[in-house]
Parts: sequence; C-alpha cells; structure tokens
Amino acid sequence: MSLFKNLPEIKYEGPKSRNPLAFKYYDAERVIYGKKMKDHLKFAMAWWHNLSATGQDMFGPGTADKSFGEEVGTMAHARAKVDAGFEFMQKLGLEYFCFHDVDLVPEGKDLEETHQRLDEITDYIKSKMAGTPIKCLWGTANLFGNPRYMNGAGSSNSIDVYCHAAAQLKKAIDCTVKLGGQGYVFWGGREGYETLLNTDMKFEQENIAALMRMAVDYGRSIGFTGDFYIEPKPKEPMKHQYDFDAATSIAFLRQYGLDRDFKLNIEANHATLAGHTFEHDLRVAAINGMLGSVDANQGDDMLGWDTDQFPSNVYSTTLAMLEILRAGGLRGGLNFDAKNRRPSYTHQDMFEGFILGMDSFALGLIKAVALIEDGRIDQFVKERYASFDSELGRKIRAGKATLEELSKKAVQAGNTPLPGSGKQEYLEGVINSVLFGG
Ligand code: XLS
Ligand code: CA
Ligand code: CA
Repeated sequence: MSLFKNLPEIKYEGPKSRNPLAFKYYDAERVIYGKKMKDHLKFAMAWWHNLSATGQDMFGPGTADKSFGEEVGTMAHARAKVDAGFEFMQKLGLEYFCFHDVDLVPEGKDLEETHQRLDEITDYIKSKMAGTPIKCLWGTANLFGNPRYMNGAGSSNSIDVYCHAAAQLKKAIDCTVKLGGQGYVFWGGREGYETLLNTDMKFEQENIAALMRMAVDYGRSIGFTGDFYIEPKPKEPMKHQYDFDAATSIAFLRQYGLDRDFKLNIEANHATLAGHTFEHDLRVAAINGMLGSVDANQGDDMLGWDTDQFPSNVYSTTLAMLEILRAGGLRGGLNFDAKNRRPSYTHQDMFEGFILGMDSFALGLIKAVALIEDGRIDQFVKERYASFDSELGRKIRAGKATLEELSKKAVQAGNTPLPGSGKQEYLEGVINSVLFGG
C-alpha cells in the first residue's frame, strides 16, 4: 500500500526542468572524478524530522500529518513510519537513514518494554532493507528529551540517570550494529550546564568521557567497526554545551584518549551557531583527521537558534563540498538533519525539501569541482606562502630552526617588507565568476 500515493519516483530532468518533482542537478549516476555523484553525496534521511516531526513549536501544535493512517504513539504507527520511510527513500533514491532509538518506537513503561519494541521494529526494518540498497548511516540514543535528562546524561549529577543513559546507549548501539550502521553519534544536547554555581565541570566531563569509553569498548566487543562521532553544538538546549565546536570536541577527544575511535559529525547549523562558517568547522575537522560525517542543513542568519532548514544556499554548499573534496571525501555521509517550515505541511513538501537539499549539494559539488579546475584559488593560496619555499623556510617547517637564527635574518634584512596582499576581493570575484559566469 502506498503512503505517498500521488507522489512519483523523483528523476533527474536537468537544470531547465520546471517540474517541482524532479532533480535539476542531482544526477545520481553521473561520474565526477571517477566516482558517481551518489557516492560523493551519500544522502541520508533523518527519521526524526522526516517521519516524526509535525512542525509543533512552543506556540502551537503540529501542522503536518505524519500519522500514516495509524494512531500516533502505537507500534502500528511505528511500523507505518517504517513503511513510509522506505517508500520515501526509494522514491527519492536515498540509500541511507539515521535514527534515534525513540524515533523508531514509542518509549514503553520501562526499559524492558522499550527494548522489546526496539527488537521488534529493527527486525521489521531489517526485513525491509533486504534486497534494497538502503543502509543505516548512523544510529544514536536520545539522551536529552526525557525529563530524567534535565541535567544531562553522561554529565548528570545522578548515578541512576547515568546508568539509565548507559542502558539506552547500549541498546542503541545494539540496534545500530543489527542494522549494519556505519557510524554511531553522540550529540550532547544536555551535556553542558546552565550555571557554574551548581556545576563541577571537570567531574562532568570526566564522566562523559568514561561513558564514551564504555560505549567504544562495548561496540568493539560486539563487532562494530564503524566510527563513533561527536556532533558539536555550542548551545540549545543548554546555555553552555561541552561539545561547543569542532576544535573544542577534538581537544576533548584527545584529552581522554578517545581520538582513535571517534571522528566528528559536523552540522552546518551548529557551526554557524558557534559563530563559525560551516566550512570553518569542516576544515578544522579535516586538518585534524577527524572529518567523519555531515549533518546537512542550514540556519537563518537573522535567528539565533537551530532552525534545521533544508540547504538552499549554493555559495555555502560549494564551499562545503570544496572542503569535503579536499579532505578526500567522507567515510560517513550527508544526513539531512532538516525539516520543512511549519507552513510547508504537505507530503509533497517533504519531497520538495529533499529535492531542494539534494540539488543544492549536487550543485555545490559541481561548482566545487569547477573551482578546483579553474585553479585560481589554489594557485593564489600556494603563492601566498611561497616565501617559505627557501632553505630557512624548510628548516622552520621541519621544526629545526632557532629563534636566534630567525632573529639574525630579520636584523640583517633591515626593513621587513609587507607580507603581500590577501586579495580577498579578487578571490570573491573568482567565486562569483565560477558560480554565475555561465
Ligand atoms: C540537534 C541535533 C540532533 C543530533 C542527533 O540539534 O542536531 O538532532 O543530530 O541527536
Ligand atoms: Ca540541528
Ligand atoms: Ca544534527
């Protein structure tokens, strides 16, 4: 039975197409640098936004009907969401999905009942995956929604809450492994604090690290070979979150010896909330060997919160894809942690959201390749550091120079010349010419 009856399979029709239900740029089979577009862009559907969220906000209830013909909050509804999800992914040619434990099933009266429900639904999901190219990109546990997590999960002051989180985490890893998940995400929604007056920051961070260490040990013990990820975010819901941005999260992972098993899942809207660009956090992750996966969305410059919009800004997707290509691609993928705006409440809007996001990243990929082929930006950056291309420069780069010899060179040189123009305006013009020059 079709749950999206009037919605077709979405095909590539090219940039001139005016069909709202067709891809204009995303051509899954097109080969770029020896790899199909769909393998550069391993798009994933987020179970929570796409199949669960109805547009509810603090001023009013949801506007979108995601009941899929069943009573919300029942196991029949959980199964209907699986049916809807698979039909949706197949119609859009999506090959990956991501989930939280509580996106899959309604929580039971206790952990035992919830675990039984998860066993049942993951059996069902597995049966739907068979014979399709659909795979699990990553799983996670929702350790922030239930009131027991008001003070965090790994950072909670209560050992009972900490153990409950461990039980949820263990089961979410089981489900991820059962579904062949390639990654496991920690997003520390409430792993932070509201006021230092009641907080032992060091104690909390050590406890989070201990929980992550236990998760790695358990995951490896049951055969999980994928990456664990931290997903940085500076704030919301907590005022201060410990995984503020890529740099902070990398320092944390190294501090606690978790950097061999963890990488980062960089979300565009979280980077911008931290006061960075999306490409900044991608670069920080990449140069530290920590770029794992991406949550593809965008925020709104005029709003200070996590709006999780479908990406439409091609300037941003181009610069993001440039970082990803330079990093040699992603072992993870591009998960649309994105939701329709509240007034876009129809099933067709769900399709159009994904078409927008997939086309924006496909165009970003095409334009990033064009920037690389154009060569002017790479050439400029190379020349900008050319003064280090000397014997002394090589000594500095090799860590073999001394302050005394640098000082001697400077004194001998007399008047130190200026370092050369940064030519930002020229470079921005190059980007415009590649993006819009036809
Ligand atoms: C919330 C986060 C969350 C994670 C998974 O802001 O983006 O959805 O991706 O827990
Ligand atoms: Ca978000
Ligand atoms: Ca996210």
